[in-house]
Amino acid sequence: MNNYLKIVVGVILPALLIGCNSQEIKNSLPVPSPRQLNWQDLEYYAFVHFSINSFTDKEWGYGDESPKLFNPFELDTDQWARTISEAGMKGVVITAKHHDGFCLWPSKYTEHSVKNSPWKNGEGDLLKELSESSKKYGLKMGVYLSPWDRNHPDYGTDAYLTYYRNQLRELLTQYGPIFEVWFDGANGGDGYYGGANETRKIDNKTYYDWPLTHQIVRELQPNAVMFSDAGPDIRWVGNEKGYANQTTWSTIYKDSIYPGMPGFNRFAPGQEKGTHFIPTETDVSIRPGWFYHQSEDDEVKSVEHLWDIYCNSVGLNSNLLLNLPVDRRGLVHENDIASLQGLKSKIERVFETNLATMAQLKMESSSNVMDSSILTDGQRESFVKITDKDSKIILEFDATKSSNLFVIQEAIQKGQRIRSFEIEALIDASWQVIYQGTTIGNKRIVRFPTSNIKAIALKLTDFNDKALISEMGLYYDSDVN
Ligand code: FUL
Repeated sequence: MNNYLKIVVGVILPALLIGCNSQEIKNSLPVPSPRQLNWQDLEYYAFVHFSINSFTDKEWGYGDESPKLFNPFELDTDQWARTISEAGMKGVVITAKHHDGFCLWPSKYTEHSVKNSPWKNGEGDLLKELSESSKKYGLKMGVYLSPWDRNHPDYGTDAYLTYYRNQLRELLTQYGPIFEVWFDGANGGDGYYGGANETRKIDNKTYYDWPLTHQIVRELQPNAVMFSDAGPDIRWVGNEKGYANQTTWSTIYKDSIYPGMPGFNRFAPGQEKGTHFIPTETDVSIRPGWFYHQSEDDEVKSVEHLWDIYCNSVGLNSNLLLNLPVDRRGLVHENDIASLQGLKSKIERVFETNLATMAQLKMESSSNVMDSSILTDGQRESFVKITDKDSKIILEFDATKSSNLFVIQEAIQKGQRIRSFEIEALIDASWQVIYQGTTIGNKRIVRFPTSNIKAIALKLTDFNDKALISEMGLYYDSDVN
């Protein structure tokens, strides 16, 4: 948008201004860092839970499992990466070490790893294989390194923290770029602990001295985002079902929360006036368990269920981290692949045609119109700025459009601002409120009954300072009657 057009639009449509790298938006709000914005763009990527538990049929190993149990006879990380990329996912986060302490890479700091397993006669390095496959298929790779370690004799002491950080350094220096580091909140309890077989409780708030660990990640992988219940870059959505809160603020009072704190899920909606921008990530497994269990082969989530999850995570200001429990062969199971491909086709089908590109854009208060490209160009930096509450951005069509799904995006690089909105549609010559919602954030997907729409309006009923809308989309999901 050039300056001339900016001024013209400002004059003819007083409440609707067009922004483009606009300096005029004063910002006292918390805003995302470039690494958070890059992460937010990924939207949908895979978790892989694969370890000793895949062979013992457990979800949480005790820590005394023999490495000899780890024997994936057909392991093929190319198959994982191909599956993930063909599913339309942008990356993969692997459980390098789960709570049982077994390491999928030959860490030089422990014997409890693939180097003492029969897999490749102890010569294998799963992290290396996955990093090569990820590169080959254009995926980003992230690592899960469980802070809780039920195998390690020193767990609970300072010596363990040195061990943990040494392992983190290995993961961050030996396998190329890492896009995400996942710090789990489940911490402390009973375990093997080198043969002690006892319960070890730690103080979640103080034991791990997280700021020191975070520095290591910043130093070795400055572009990586760090996940934990409390950030520092992205936070837990508060449940493992795949559903973000209807109200989801990306802001939170960071200093009032810490990983593993009891009752954490009360922070799921975030806090509007929070001091830090720490968006949510929605983690959920494609099966009931995180690890593979043959008994769950017929319990893979259906395409409809996954689509509902997608709309309630990516479409509720979150990113979707969908877990694939790799099986004992060392492959993503056929049933999981079928659901993943079904979801991919569904997403492609629904979002193939953005009807909003065929609309003219106007404000309720004015008869002047312009084309809608500013809201359909996929660019964060071109956005519409609303200054007056209850203003409506209207998309008007020449002829009615059959539709049932609406997408809205805020220009979140300037902070999350919208508290509430309504969607109104012109159906059979009368305006009807078809949806009322609260937050929008990076992306809000709204589904509504199929209607023949002559025009659709986004009414910004409440926001902090100004509302900045960067994208709007109207779609038709032909699977809905
Ligand atoms: C939880 C863990 O305890 C589960 O085993 C799983 O790894 C999940 C993603 O996080 O806190």
